[in-house]
Amino acid sequence: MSATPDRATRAGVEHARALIGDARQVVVLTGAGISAESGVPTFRGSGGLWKEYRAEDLATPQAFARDPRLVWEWYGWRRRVVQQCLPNAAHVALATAARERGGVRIVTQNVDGLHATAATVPQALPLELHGSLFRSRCTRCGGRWDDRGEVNAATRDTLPMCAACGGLARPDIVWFGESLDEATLAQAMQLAAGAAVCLVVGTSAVVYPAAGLAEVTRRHGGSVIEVNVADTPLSGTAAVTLRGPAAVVVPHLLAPASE
Ligand code: BV8
Ligand code: ZN
Repeated sequence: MSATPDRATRAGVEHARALIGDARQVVVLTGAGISAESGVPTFRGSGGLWKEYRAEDLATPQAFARDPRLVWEWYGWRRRVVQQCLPNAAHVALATAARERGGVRIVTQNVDGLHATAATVPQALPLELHGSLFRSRCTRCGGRWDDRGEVNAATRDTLPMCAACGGLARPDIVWFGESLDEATLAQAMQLAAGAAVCLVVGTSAVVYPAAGLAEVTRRHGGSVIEVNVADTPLSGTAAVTLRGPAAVVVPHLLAPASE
């Protein structure tokens, strides 16, 4: 979408703004695409994370058991990349909407922490379905701790360790084949079921159970609004699909009526 939306998109934006304006509860589901304009590589897009690395090679418990050094080297690299990135206008617009109008909750698949960085009030803090790059947990005692440190993946002995029991640490991230945190998932499902609008931003909508949240809103009589630069499996059933970069489209969607 150019800075000045074309007619079709303008109609789409107006329709979406009306749906959001009338909604008491709005759940926002985001994926890597919302952070693309902040410089965070997406998974499947061009230059995507998975292009160089196969998901099953790095983001699975089997991969970590096989070669924890390689997996930590990858997460250390992602941590460094993300630490150079700032929330963009889409993160900020969502955080502002969550602060200024009640009933807007953010649910993200992203582990980059940019929604949390943009949040200025507790209700703008996202539900992080898949964990965070900046938290680690112990593979022995299960302890968790905030961890923004540099990862030294030179050898297995230099990898992050648990200060409490000396056990090997792992990123506190949900890997493929691992279940999501039950309480977090239950809360996300509840938000999706109670929302009149599910605003889906920048996700390829192929990873479950996250991708199923939009369907939960639709099944409960709500509307799905999709913002993406390309088609996804959700495009066909969304009430409104807006093709454009998140940092341009989302602020338009959430701008106060006067603007
Ligand atoms: C589980 C953390 C119980 C890791 C991640 C049902 C059907 C089929 C398969 C399954 C199923 N249920 C379970 C599965 C298996 C699996 C799954 O879904 N596999 C997929 C691949 C088919 N799910 C699981 O394993 C889940 N666990 O179900 O446990 C269980 C256990 C065993 C067996 C059965 C059940 C755990 C899933 C979580 C895995 N962890 N992340 C890490 O980050 O390192 S998932 C990871 O990939 C992300 O978090 C995210 O969820 C997903 C990537 O998707 P996106 O974020 O959408 O990114 P992507 O690059 O793909 O797309 C970007 C989009 O943005 C594109 O559409 C692009 O067009 C758009 N875009 C780009 N730029 C912009 C933009 N849009 C707007 N503006 C822009 N500027
Ligand atoms: Zn421990």
